[in-house]
Amino acid sequence: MAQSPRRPAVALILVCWVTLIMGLPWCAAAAAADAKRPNILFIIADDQSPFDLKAYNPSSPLATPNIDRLAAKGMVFDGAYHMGSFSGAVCTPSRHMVMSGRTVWRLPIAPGALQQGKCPPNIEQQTIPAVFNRAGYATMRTCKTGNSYEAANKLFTVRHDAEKRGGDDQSGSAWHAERVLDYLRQRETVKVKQPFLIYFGFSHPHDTRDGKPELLAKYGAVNHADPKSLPPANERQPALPVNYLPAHPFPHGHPGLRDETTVSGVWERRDERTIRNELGREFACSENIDDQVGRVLKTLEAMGELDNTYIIYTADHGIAIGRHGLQGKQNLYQHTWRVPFIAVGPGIQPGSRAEGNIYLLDVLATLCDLAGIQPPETNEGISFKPVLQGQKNTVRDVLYGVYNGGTKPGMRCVKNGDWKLIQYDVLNGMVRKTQLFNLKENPHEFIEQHHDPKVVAQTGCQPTANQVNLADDPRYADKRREMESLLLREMRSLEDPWRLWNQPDDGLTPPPSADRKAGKSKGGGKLQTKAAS
Ligand SMILES: [Ca+2]
Repeated sequence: MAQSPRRPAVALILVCWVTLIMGLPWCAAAAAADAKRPNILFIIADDQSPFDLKAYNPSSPLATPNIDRLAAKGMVFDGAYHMGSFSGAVCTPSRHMVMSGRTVWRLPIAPGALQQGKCPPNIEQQTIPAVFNRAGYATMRTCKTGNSYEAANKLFTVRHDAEKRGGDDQSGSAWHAERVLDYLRQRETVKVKQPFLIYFGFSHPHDTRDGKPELLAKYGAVNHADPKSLPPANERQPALPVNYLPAHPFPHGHPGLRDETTVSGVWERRDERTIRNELGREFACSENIDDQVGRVLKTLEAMGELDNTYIIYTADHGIAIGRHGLQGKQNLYQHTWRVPFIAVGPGIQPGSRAEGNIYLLDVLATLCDLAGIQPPETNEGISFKPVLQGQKNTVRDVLYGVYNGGTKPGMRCVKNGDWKLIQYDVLNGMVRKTQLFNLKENPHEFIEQHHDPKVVAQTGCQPTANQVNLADDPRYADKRREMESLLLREMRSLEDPWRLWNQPDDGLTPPPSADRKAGKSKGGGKLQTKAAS
């Protein structure tokens, strides 16, 4: 009797010692408890609009059979957003939010945040890899390297990052899949019992969109690299997006922005041939991503791990590629502010759909909730597990977005129910614009220019009379006021350090911008030339 409590302890020490020698970071006690803990496979694409995918746009010609299967087996979120960016490199804050569960102005890299105590120091110790390592998960990551969150990324126990945007398996998306497959095979060989958290990221379809030759051919596209000529027209190319415009009607406030001026294959062009070719390239890269996702899912199934794995498919933000006459990710229209978000796993109703109203910064809280882990105190996200379990349709009503990587104060938006307000206060007051949309009636955010017969002839889409910007329509003056006051409320509550022309200044002294602090550029021109987010 006296020996019985000792024996398991001795055994445990022995097993821990053996596992330590074998290089495995956890021990038998945790392994026993891990029997029911779910695995997590978090898949994130780089620059992908939800409207590229059939799950969001059934008429899209992009073939993604594996992502479609995920959608059929799980839940599709119609209201998944990233909170925005204070830098032309939109990827960077987005990826910080995913990892840390912090709101945009309280990120460690937000202008003035650390100095003003809006973000505690060493927050990387409260990010996904750190939290899941401490909880006894085996954490693994593969993704791109640049414009991310290095301090958190390096905490994954196993990490294989590289920028893979080439048109073959060694230099493209297959490389990332191979790293995951290697890892899974190794787990099987050494019979690891710990649950895994795999962060499976891609470097594509972010430009340069050099697709695999057979997929480029399928979408009628070429890797066009000559700025002096147009790419060939090809009827297999995707049609122009319904909200395509040959130009955005006013400067959006970021002169010289890389994504709007220098992306190879597009440059400043918005003509039909250029945009359709570039969409073909985007789709070639996205179909390849789908293939790679399929390979990993097949392996998980063969290993018998699929039923106990939560799978999330998303992107760090959307992208325009011709929509509204824009090319990049530095705007707040739905095609860019929203992200694709599909979740599959135990307890999630197959073929379900929810509004969700989630931010990417809710991922940390949700993964913790699904795994039975206490989220860190620094987390600001809301777990949407109740949405995944069908108990709720949404976790918040009001959503806020920012882009001010160019001139300040920049753009802001707010959404509540069907209504969305976007305001632009850029170029030293030269551009002060307001857009008000009812997204139920005008989901593609058509503006006056979409009604131009020449544009209609190109897109084949004739918006209805009320599908316009409603900001100056006297019938919606009250709604506009209501949304403007909601925006101010959100800006105050999220500690946005700027105010727009029509808001009280609240006694704020705006921080020096991150761009200026870096000594790269004052108006946001030069930095963004480098800021391939
Ligand atoms: Ca990105």
